[in-house]
Amino acid sequence: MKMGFRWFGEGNDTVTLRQIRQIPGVTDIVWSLHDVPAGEEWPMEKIEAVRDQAAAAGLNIDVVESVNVHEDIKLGLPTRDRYIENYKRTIEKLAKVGVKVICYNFMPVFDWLRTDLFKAADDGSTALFYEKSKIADIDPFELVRRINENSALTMPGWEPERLAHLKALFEAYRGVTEDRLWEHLGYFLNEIIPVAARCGIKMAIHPDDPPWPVFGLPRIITGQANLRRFLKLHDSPYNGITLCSGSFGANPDNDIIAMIHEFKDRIPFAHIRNVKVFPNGDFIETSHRTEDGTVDIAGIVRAYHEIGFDGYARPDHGRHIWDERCRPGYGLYDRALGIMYLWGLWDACRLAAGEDIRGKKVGS
Ligand code: CS2
Ligand code: MN
Repeated sequence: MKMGFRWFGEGNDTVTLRQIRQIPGVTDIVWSLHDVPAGEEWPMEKIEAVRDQAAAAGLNIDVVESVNVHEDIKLGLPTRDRYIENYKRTIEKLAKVGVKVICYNFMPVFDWLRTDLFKAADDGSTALFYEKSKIADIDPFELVRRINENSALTMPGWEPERLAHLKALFEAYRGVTEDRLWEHLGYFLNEIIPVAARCGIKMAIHPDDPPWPVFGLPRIITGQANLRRFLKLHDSPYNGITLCSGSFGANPDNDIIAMIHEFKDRIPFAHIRNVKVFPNGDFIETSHRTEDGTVDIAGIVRAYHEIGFDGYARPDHGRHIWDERCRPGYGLYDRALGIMYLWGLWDACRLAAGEDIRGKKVGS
């Protein structure tokens, strides 16, 4: 298991590369060009700038999250081909600097969705919170206004240019059923996976967060059966999954350990985080520790160890603790604690399997 840490780029993150480098066992940043609008080809100079910044800090850039998919591709509009061509050129450019995995998602309009970015917990920390009944009632435009008011930094999936045309987008999605969305995803995969394969890059779709339809928009990467359908849509080792335990974990019916075992050859990238799900369907993000939430993080790490996982992992959203002022969900402290928990579990699994935690089999 290789460990990465999401970094939003110079001037766009409160966490520095130097701080990331000091977290034990972190070899990689998980990065993107957040100022390039979805659908545009990434400029080589900007890619190389991140490569150079990371190299100067002693970090690799093997995992990109995300190269965002233009809405016209998800909508299946004739204009999609132009954006798909740009996507292919971006894949080729990323291969040139040694990128191995590209994470992306196929959620219409919105990326991850919460009703509260700083929900207070009893211990004084705050965390991302989802109140199910609020989403059922709220006007999406009001939600967007509140989100943007709450954050000085650009949030992934909530970029102003993406949201400016919200009304028109909602109109455009009328009539796009789940089946149509599957078709559009299949079309996209058939175009890009051969390019990714030629470049030695594994594409890794991120599940929908939360894993159910919102505001009447279809969502399809929601559980085990749909992942099976997804992998068959284009059967190639380069068509894979970002297995996000927190996104899937918001629906307690999802058995993430079973997913790890079933899809073991198709998981180049693991997002590992916990959520606490309440009986009414609300959920709050917690520390990574198993006991603090609903998701069995210890069991998940054990499952990864059992399948001999040698892909990339990262802690996902963390709480805001120790008075840190940071991008919602992406502070330094709680995610760093999460990493140490994950490594602790990983080493315990290795010991239990009779492996020397420095990598050799005991006695060999
Ligand atoms: C996050 C997402 O919701 C999550 O679990 O990891 O913000 C994720 O980065 C994107 O949806 C991936 O494209
Ligand atoms: Mn995730």
